[in-house]
Formats: sequence, C-alpha cells, structure tokens
Amino acid sequence: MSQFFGDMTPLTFNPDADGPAFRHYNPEEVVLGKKMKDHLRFAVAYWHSFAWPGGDPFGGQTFDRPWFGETMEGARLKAEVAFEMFQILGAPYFCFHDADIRPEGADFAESRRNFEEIIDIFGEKMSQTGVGLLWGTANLFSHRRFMSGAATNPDPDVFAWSAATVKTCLDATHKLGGENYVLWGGREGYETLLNTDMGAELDHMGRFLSMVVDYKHKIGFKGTILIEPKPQEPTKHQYDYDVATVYSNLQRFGLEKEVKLNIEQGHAILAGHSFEHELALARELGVLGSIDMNRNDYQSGWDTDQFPNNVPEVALAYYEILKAGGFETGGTNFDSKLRRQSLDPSDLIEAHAGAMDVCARGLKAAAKMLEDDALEAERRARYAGWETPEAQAMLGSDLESITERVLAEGINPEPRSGRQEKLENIVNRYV
Ligand code: 3MF
Ligand code: MG
Repeated sequence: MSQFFGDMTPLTFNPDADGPAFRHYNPEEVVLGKKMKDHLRFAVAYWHSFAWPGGDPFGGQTFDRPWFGETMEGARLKAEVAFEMFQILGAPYFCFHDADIRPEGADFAESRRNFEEIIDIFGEKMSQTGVGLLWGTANLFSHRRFMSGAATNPDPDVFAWSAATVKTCLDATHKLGGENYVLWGGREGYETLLNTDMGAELDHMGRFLSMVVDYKHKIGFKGTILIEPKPQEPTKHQYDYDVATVYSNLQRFGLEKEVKLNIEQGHAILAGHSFEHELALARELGVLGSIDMNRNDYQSGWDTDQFPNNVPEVALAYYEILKAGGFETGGTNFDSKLRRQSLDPSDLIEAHAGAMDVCARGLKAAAKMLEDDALEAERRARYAGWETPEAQAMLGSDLESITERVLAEGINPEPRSGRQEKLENIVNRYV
C-alpha cells in the first residue's frame, strides 16, 4: 500500500454515514431491471486526478504528490495510488492518455518504452482488482510539437508522430481489453484562418480517422472508436465543433457507421447547447457512445471541468441515455478535476463520491420519469396527428398534390399549446 490515502477503506452505500460514503449510489440496486453500477459504468480520469499539478492561467502547481516529477519511479507510484483510489471508490473503470501515465522520453522510442512498462503494470493491477479500462486515448495536444495541430498540422512529420502515437495507444487499449478508444482533437482546428488551409486540414483529419478505423479492424479491436466534440479551447475554432458537425464530418469520410461520440457536458455548454440536446441528437443519429461527466462555471464560461453537482441537469442527461437504451460500450467518465485549493487526498475521494451520488440521483429520477411515461405520453400526444394515414401519405407526396388538398379540404391549422411549463413542473416532481 502507498499510504497516500492513509487507512481509508472502500466506500459503502450508507445514507446515514457521517464520513465519506455513498448516500444515493448503491451499486447493486436494480433500476429498470439493471444494477445501478451497470447503468452508470463510472470511470476515473487518470489525467485530472493523478497527473494535473493544479495550475491555472494565473498560477502554478498547488498539489503536492509524491509521484510528481518526470521519473519512471514516480510513474509506478502513480499507478499504485490510482488503483488504490479506484478500489476505495469501487469505480469499475478508468481512462488515460499516454502522457498521463509515463514520463516523456528523449525520443519516440523511449517514450513508447516508458509507456509500455506502465501498461504492463496496469494489466497486472487490472487482473488483481477487476477494474476495467473504459477507454484509452492519446495526448496530441500538450507537447509543443502539437501547437499547430496533430493530424491537421501543416508539418507532415507531426501527422506521422501523431499516427504512431495513436497506434501505440490503440495497441495498449486493445491489450488491456479497453471498451472504447477516444480521439479528442484539442488542436485539430485553427487559431487564425490567415495561415490555415482548412480544406487540406479537414482532408488530413479524415484520412487520419480512416487509418484509425482500418487499424482497429486489422488488430481485431472490438471496442468502439469515439470522437469527443468540443467547439474551441484551446483552439479558436475546433473542427469537431459539436455532435452535428462531427456527424457531417463522419458522413463526408464515410465513417458514420464506424465511429460514435464521447459527449462532454462542459463541451456541449461551450458549443451553446444543453448537454441533453447533444445527447438527444447523438441518439437520433445513432452515434451516442459515451459521456464525459462534469460541469462548467456558468459565469466564467470556461471549460472548468468541475465535478457535477446539479441533479436536475444530470437527470435530463441520463433520461436521454436511457431513451437510447443505455450505454453499450460507453460509460460515465468523470472528466472532472478538483479545484486547485482542494489539496488533500480525501478531497479526491469526496469529489468522486459526491459526483457518483449526483449521477445516481439523476439516474433514478430519469428512470422513474421513463417508467411512469410522464414525458413521453405528452410527447406522443403532441405528434399524434402524424400517425394518421393522410399525414404519412403526405410525406411521400409532392407540393402540388399537397396544395390541392389544402384547397380542397380547406385545411386551416389551429395552434395548440406546447405545455412547456407543465412539462417542466413534471420534471421537477422527479428530481
Ligand atoms: C478537454 C477534454 C479532454 C478530453 C481527453 C480525452 C483532457 O476539454 O475534455 O480532457 O476529455 O483528452 O479525450
Ligand atoms: Mg473530456
């Protein structure tokens, strides 16, 4: 044991507990015929909890972690502590970037040797603990070599380095039985159009993703390839702007049946959408894969990656996920970080336990709304007119025939109430 978390023991479901415990997340509780843990499929993000030193745009490191520093000894200790935390939380999954888990080497080969040594340690610990890998991913945005993009970089050598990095990370994800592989194109966009050939960059991005999909099939990786949309930050504009934009890119590359999406609450807000909008659209387009769960600060507008604490918002998100039939290979990854003043190891536990409870409350409210048909009955009634034979026939008709029918039948539609406030009141009875 690393003693980082002292004598903290695995959390239990105990609504009356004084200390850290779950007050709503009861992993074994059955909701809509499935255990809560199998609905939510929680994952811990390695980068925010174990790699991030606590800096912000105006200040540097605040956290004091014994594994910090660019050494393999530190990387091994970090892995030790990470799996201790997964077990304290009872988190069934985790996610990582290559750069989170190993020190940067002098060249690509050394970085890959460092990475693969830690991957082997992960493999041993996953076997010992039963913790799974929800998804792996490559960090193609932090190192200065990626400052002008990865697959969309004007320098083909950066495209090559990025492709080799994704191959390495996809191999590792496959080796560890990862259920998905994620690509967030944090630098796949531009700072200014003045120096950007957007056509070339979008073509290169499409070829890169096609290579990833081809390689997935070549190695027999059965996980889902996921694109994570975000409109901007750090770029001025990111090509994977939102669900609709990613879907149109996928269609252009002929990949809409090969790739799904990892949708993040904070990124939806940054794109000017609600989380449930992005989830509902992804569900309708058949590309809802997984979620990064967090929240933004609504006043600053930044992608602050805070732990979720708004049950009504979370309930509407899980409502859309349940309407989609629930996660298949996806899950709830806490792409969330402590505030930089939350220095203690116990803060990591409190933050994740509270977030897991918020998600459990949201899931239960969403499940009850769905089970009671509280919203769907109203929605069906509003579109009932489209169920008539005439309405269905009209969709296969033409403008001239429809015009004749409007005149012949004297069609003169009378508006009906949308009942928004009644529906909002219904939701508020459940959250
Ligand atoms: C940035 C993000 C990223 C992605 C991660 C996995 C560092 O806003 O959300 O978190 O989630 O790179 O794709
Ligand atoms: Mg994210």
